[in-house]
Amino acid sequence: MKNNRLIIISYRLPFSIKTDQKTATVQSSSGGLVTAVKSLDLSQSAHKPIWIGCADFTQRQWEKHRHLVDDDFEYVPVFLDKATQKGFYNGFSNSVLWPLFHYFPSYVDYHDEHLRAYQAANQQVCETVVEHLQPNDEVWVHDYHFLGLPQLIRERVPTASIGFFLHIPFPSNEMLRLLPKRCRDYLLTGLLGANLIGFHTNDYLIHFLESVQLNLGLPHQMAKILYQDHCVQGQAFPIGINYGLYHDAYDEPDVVAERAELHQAYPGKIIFSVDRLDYTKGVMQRLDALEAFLQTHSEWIGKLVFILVVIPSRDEIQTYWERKQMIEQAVGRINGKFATLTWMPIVYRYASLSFPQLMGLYTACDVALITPLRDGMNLVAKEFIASRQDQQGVLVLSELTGAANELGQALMVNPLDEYEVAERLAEALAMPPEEQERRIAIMQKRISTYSVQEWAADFFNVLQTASRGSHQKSQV
Ligand code: GDG
Repeated sequence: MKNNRLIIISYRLPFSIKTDQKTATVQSSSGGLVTAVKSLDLSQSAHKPIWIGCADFTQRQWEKHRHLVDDDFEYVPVFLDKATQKGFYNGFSNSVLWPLFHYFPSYVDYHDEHLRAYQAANQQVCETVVEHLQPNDEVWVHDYHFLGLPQLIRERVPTASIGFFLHIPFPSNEMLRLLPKRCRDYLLTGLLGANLIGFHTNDYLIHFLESVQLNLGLPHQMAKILYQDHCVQGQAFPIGINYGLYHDAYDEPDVVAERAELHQAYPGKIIFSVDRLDYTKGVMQRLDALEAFLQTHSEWIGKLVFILVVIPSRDEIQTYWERKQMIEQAVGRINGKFATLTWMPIVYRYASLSFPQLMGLYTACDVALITPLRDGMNLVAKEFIASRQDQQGVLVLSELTGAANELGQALMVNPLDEYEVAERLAEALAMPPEEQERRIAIMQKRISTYSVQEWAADFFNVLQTASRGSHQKSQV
């Protein structure tokens, strides 16, 4: 990784440019992938890495204001036309792949023209990659927006070293087979253009290998598949976080100030959650569980607060803004049902948080209630654990997250079972400090030894070996 140049491809660049008549501002974007790539330690790298992604600003804005953007990477925005962008992103990526890969088949809204837009966008991004690609570069394609891209690059540059990482679950073939055959074949063969395909967990890897076998008739040996004339390797790489960043923030003055303000405003127990607005995150079910908890544990009425932060996301898609309305109605209803004249159970905020605000909440809360219905990994759970220098606080975690594999000392729940969540919540609120410390210490030890830097280094080491041996068929 140190000597070879890195080319990263993701849907989003880590910033967007906003202009009004007088000023231009660069806003950084949040989200799991951006957090991860931004945390990579590239200080030793001999060449500046390139980051290719789709622009959510115009070419004119870019030419005028690119000097405002950091120079950690050479950023290369791809400008898609409006129709392609809509069909590719809102259409196929977020109304087919996202719901299907998270086991929400009834939310899938499949249209052939959206698949065509997805293929066109993958093709256009491929052209940009090929324009920049030099011998010895390592290409790292990220996530479900670009499942077709590895094979498109492979066709143009057969010797390229291409890694792919999927940030969301890879589902059972029972989900994939709901797609038209031409569509799933495109997706699977698209991926097989890579030398290395990474997943968060072994379960996702197994699902992928099974799908390749069942749909394309290609067997694997030890997760290696022979495709055309190269060998493709699959492997699980559970993504980590920048542990030091979250652990060391505890004593930063603005984090201390945020924490003090929260403790002053809410002297009782604090339960906290933060998620992007997304049906996969299980916010509605979490609210049902809180209601069940307040009903069955009325001794807590007036003595705690649930701070529910929802980060705006994809709200131009119907299922997303409908979800926002449902959440707001449920918050209003539960507050109306349990509030006293001087107290309300839920504090709701629909907005992004600054880093100190997020850290203030992580470090002030007594319980982090993280209950997605499906989640590839879930970085919030790991960040919460890392942030607790005081080794206090309890993680209540959905067993349907990738993170559940590594965070076994959390109180594990099935997010659909509101009574179980309510009981675990009661257990969390009553947990003695020594037990909280014991559990957090074990989880901190685990996640500090496999941070995002180790994750990336691991991926690149395997990619380099896989690419070198890729054309030796005897490997399979
Ligand atoms: C995808 C997969 C997988 C969020 N809001 C704010 C903010 N964030 C940061 C969090 C965390 C990240 O965004 C969210 O990561 P998650 O992993 O929880 O979720 P997704 O965005 O769905 O990420 C997921 C991940 O990719 C990585 O592979 O774990 O399963 O779905 O880092 O801290 N940060 C700040 N303000 C916010 O308002 N500062």
